[in-house]
Amino acid sequence: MRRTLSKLEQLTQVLRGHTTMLITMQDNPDPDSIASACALRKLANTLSEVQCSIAHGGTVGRAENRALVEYLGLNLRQIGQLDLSQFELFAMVDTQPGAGNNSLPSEIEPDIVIDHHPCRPLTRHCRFTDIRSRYGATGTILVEYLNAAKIKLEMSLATALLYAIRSDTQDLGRDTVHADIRAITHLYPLANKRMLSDIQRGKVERVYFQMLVDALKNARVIDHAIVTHLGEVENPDMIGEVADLLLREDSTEWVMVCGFFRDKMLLSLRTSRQDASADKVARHLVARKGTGGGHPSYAGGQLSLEGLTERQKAVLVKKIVERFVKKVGGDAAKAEPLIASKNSPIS
Ligand SMILES: [Mn+2]
Repeated sequence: MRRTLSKLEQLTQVLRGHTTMLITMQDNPDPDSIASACALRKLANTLSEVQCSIAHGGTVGRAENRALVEYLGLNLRQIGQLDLSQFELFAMVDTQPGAGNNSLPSEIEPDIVIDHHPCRPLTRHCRFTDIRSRYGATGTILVEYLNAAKIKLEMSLATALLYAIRSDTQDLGRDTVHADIRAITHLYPLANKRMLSDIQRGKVERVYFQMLVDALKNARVIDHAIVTHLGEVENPDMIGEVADLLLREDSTEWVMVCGFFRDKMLLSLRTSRQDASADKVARHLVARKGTGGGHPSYAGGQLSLEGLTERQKAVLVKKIVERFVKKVGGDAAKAEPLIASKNSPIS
C-alpha cells in the first residue's frame, strides 16, 4: 500500500495541468485491458479532471468481452482513426511500448505505463511506470490505486474489475499473488453478480461453432502437447479461447494455437506445468521474427505475414510448430489427431 500511495502521488503529478489523455489497450483487448483502461480513466477524471479516450488497434472479438464493453457503455476508439495530436497525455495499460500487441505509433512515448507483464526495455524511458509482473492482473494494480485515492467504485467498474482479475487468473487459479485475492475480496460485494454471469454467457454467432469444430478437427496431439491452427480468423480472441479449452484435455501439459488475423500470425500458448515459463517459450518461438511474451502459464506472440505468399505462410506455421514441439520435449513423428471423426447419430 505504501508503494501505491507514493506512486499515486507521482501519477497525480503527471496528470496535473492536463486536460486530455489517450489510454491505449492491447489491440484485441481482454477483460483485464478493458477494465484497467476504465479504472485509469476514473482515476484521471477524479484526481485531475483529465478527459480520457480509450483506444486499441484490433477488434473486440470474444463474446464475453463484447458483452463487457456493452455493459460498460464504452465508446472504444480505433487508434488508426484518431488525430493523436489532440491528446496531451498518453497512457498504456496491460501492455507496453514495443510489446507488439498494441498500436500506439512507436514515435509516441507514453507518459504512463501500468502493466503486469515483465518490464520491457522501452518502458524504462517512460515518465510514469508501474510494472508488477508477479500480479495476476493489471486490474489489481488499479484497484490499489483507486483504494489509495479513496475513490468510491460504481457498480459497473467494480464488476468489470472483478471480471478482469477473475479471468486473467482463471478464478485465482493461475499466476496469482495475495494482492489479487485482496482486490477480489474488496470488489466482490460491490459488483453486480447477475451481470457478471450474463457477461460470461455472452451470445455467440453461428460461425463460432464452425471455428470451434475446425479447431478441434485440426488439433494434433504430440506426447503431452496439443497443437492446432485456425487458419484465417475473424475473431483473434478465438485463438486464446481454443487454447484454454484444449488445456483441459486430461493428459495435456502444453497447448499452442495459431491463426492468421489481418497481416499477422498470432499464437497462444498455455501450460499446466508449474515449473514452466510459457512467456519464455513464446519469445523463443518468435525469436527474430516477431514479438512474444506473457506470463508463466499463458502467453502469446505475433509475427508479421506482410508480403508472404500462401506457401510461405504455411512454411512459417510449420516452422513455429516444429520449434514448439522441440521446445516442450515432444516427438513430432508421434503426432495424432485429437479427435477421430464419426458420423452423427442424429442425421
Ligand atoms: Mn492482464
